[in-house]
Amino acid sequence: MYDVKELTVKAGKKIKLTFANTDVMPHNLLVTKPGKADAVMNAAIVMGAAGFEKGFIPAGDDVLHHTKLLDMNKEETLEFTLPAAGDYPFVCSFPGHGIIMRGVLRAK
Ligand SMILES: [Cu+2]
Repeated sequence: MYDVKELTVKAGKKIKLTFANTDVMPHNLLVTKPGKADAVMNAAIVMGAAGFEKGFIPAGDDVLHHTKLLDMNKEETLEFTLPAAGDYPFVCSFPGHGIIMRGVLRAK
């Protein structure tokens, strides 16, 4: 699970988001379009074993921003802007994780 599950941010302002993996399993962080977390999760599962090469980042425009699949003790900082107000989910797309490994960026 992510230790932070909800963040309030400003639409149209630059956001710096650091995801640090302190777990022994690989994890990633994908920011999706509002309402698209489950679709992205399912698309990642369909990738199967080939997903490892692509870090379980499915093709398509539902994924707005993402880290790589990060091994233990690795971290990555994303810098991006959410253009409009809304609830933007973030999930780990490693198969099975996103059911509980998810949160939301609330852009106001
Ligand atoms: Cu994960």
